[in-house]
Amino acid sequence: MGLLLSSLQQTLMKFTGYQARILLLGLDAAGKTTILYKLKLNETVTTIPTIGFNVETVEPIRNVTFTVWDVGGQDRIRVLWKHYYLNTDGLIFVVDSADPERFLEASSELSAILESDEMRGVPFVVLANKQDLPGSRQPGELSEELGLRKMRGHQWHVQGCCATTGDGLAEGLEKLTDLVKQFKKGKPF
Ligand SMILES: Nc1nc2c(ncn2[C@@H]2O[C@H](COP(=O)(O)OP(=O)(O)O)[C@@H](O)[C@H]2O)c(=O)[nH]1
Ligand SMILES: [Mg+2]
Repeated sequence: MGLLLSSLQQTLMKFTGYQARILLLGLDAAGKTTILYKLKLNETVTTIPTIGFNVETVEPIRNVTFTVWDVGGQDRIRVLWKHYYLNTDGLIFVVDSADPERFLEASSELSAILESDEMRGVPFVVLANKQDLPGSRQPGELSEELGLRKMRGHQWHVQGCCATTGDGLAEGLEKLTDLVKQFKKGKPF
């Protein structure tokens, strides 16, 4: 409880009156489930088991949903992801900043997601997670390693964080909120 929860809560409240579908994606072990449990407040996390991949969702405030699954792995399940891409307003992509051996994989997964038609123009925040671990890359370095500047057609931001303590999560979410609001303003109905 205390400060962390309330700052996250306050940030989430900025979505009040909005409808937003946020995807929270990343390679396995990046820290997504840990983040989801920090976000959930009093809501329960629903796990929808599907063939080949598990999807977790929370709706911490009315009409604002966070949907999570692990990206990477088998090609045969990727076609199923597109169903979840539809009507997405924002993407949070979580990276383990202390695992440079998987930066290339993380980068190619992120660019594949962004290149999908259903994700056209959707803004994203990269969470440079596990900043507490020795050797972790700082947000600026990570954005270079992932080649974020080459991923055109999307507004983006990189935020350092530590999902286990919650440090940086409110800031990342705050930035996403701003980008999502801008994106929705420019969107035809
Ligand atoms: N040191 C450290 N460990 C973390 C952090 N975030 C997540 N972890 C750990 O990383 C592992 C994978 O986290 P999880 O949330 O299950 O990743 P997911 O596969 O992306 O859902 C778990 O053991 C977490 O406790 C972090 O910021 N720092
Ligand atoms: Mg998980």
